[in-house]
Amino acid sequence: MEAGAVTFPPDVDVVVVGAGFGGLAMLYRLRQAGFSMQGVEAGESVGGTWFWNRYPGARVDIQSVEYSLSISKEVQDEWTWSELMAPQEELERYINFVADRLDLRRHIRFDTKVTAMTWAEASATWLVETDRGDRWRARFVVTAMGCLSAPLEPAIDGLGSFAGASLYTNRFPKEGYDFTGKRVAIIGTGSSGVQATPEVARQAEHLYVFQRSAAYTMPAGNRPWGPGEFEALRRDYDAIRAVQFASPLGAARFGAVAIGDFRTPPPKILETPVEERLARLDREGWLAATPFAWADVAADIEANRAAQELYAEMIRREVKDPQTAAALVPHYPMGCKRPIIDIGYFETFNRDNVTLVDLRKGAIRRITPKGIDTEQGFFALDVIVYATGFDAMTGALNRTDIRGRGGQLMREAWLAEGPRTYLGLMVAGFPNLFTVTGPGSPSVLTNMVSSIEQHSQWIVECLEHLRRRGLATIEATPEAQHDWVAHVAALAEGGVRVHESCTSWYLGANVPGKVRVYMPYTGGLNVYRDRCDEIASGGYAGFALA
Ligand code: N01
Repeated sequence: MEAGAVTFPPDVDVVVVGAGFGGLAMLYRLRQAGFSMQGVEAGESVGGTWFWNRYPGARVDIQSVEYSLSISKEVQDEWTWSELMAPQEELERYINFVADRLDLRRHIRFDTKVTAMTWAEASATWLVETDRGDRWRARFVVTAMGCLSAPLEPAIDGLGSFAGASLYTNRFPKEGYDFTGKRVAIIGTGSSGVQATPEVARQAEHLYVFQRSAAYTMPAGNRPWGPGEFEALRRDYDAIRAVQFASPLGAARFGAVAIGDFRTPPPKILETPVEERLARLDREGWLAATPFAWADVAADIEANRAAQELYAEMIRREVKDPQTAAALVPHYPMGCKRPIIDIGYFETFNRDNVTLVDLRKGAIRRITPKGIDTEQGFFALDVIVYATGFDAMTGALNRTDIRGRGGQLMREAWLAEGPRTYLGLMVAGFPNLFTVTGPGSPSVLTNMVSSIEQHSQWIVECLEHLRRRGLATIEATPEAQHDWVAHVAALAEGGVRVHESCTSWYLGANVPGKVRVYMPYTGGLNVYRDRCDEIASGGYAGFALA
């Protein structure tokens, strides 16, 4: 059917794509505000990230009291977290609890993937089509498809030829997998590979960790609550949320590290004598070898190299075999990629049944039916676990046929210069389509739940504004979008995050052919929230309303 020919009244006010934290927060707020809605979710249940990434060791890196929804007092009061940072199973249970407690499941069509969304000019509606043949007409679409939800299959010859089990961390089997007695390879040492390594090592007959780039990781400091500790925190929830939402990270802590402790600028590493740097390492451990501990490490590449030295020293203290310890030291700037926290990663390399395969000494040639052939020899295997990451931030949107005004595809609009949005919330030429935690917003640099709550609130208030005024459409203007993209780029300019040696997924550098653009907004969630609120209260400056 010709999309432009649709002239009927819409089926629903809003289609919400995705039923992770973002989709659920949206549905709840939309229903409270009296909008009709249809949710769609590719998985068989709610959870998003925590539905798909069920590999052994999967765990959040923000403390659960903050990595949880504040939008419903009932949910907040009734749920009990068992540890500082919840494992995947508990997060999945929590999200299911949220869906049930808020009665959201009935709004969602599960096991259904949105394949196309097409703007119909004549009726000012979106036609949303799915792989199950649904065709909804909606006045608005909200994508809550996740920033790390489009899995990447590595470009390795013979990938499909392996006769053993091939597993992906980001699509791990629901029933789990028993590695007992197996020769296992994990390819990839980002957050997923680092978290899975100690768990798989405990079961496998032998584990080979295939490392292309070493990881900056430090101990998570996770633990179960002490007696009465969680209850005391829960009683103090108002204060916790106030601090959380006022912070740049959308959380008062990253892992066990309290960000507030670093408000007064720490010393500069380049102005600190080497003996004092090492003395700090003795006193403070891993933390002294991170950008948190030094004022100049994130900004100055020389300072960064000095911190890398401290990091290498920490690894030498943990890992007994000197060759393995040396191979575990990263060769790229600290802080350019997402920091990782782990439970027993480096100690794992002291086990007799674990071998680090440093691909810098010889790359993978191909995968064969019996294992992995590399320039440094052949590894016979029963299982290969791919922890090879995602087409981040734009992957889920670009894998869907989203056609805006004039039939323009969003992925084509973003082809030459990378993603272009206004506030990470809307895209010029794509009216009435909101992107929860879209590129150009703080999203992945923050506690995702805080960013999701901020976006869902802003979007619903925007829809209420349109309804009050009897307006049918809202769209980012090309000028406002241009200025925002320039602002986001200027904020990220300089510093190690965009250094030429940095190959992070924030820059799209892990996807062959992807334009190198620093995608998230680096100015902090608190500053960003104020800007969004200011724009809304100023009559939605930079948006065309009609
Ligand atoms: O993915 P990644 P991830 N041959 O892209 C390697 C979040 N997360 O799933 O760096 C060999 O970080 C690749 O090597 P290189 C978090 O935001 C959070 O681990 O490209 N190796 C890299 O080592 C995180 O940042 C949590 O040289 C290949 C790895 O695979 C994000 O998700 C837990 C290869 C991919 O690492 C993504 O993490 C998990 C090849 N052909 C995830 N291709 C927590 O909350 C790729 N690699 C704690």
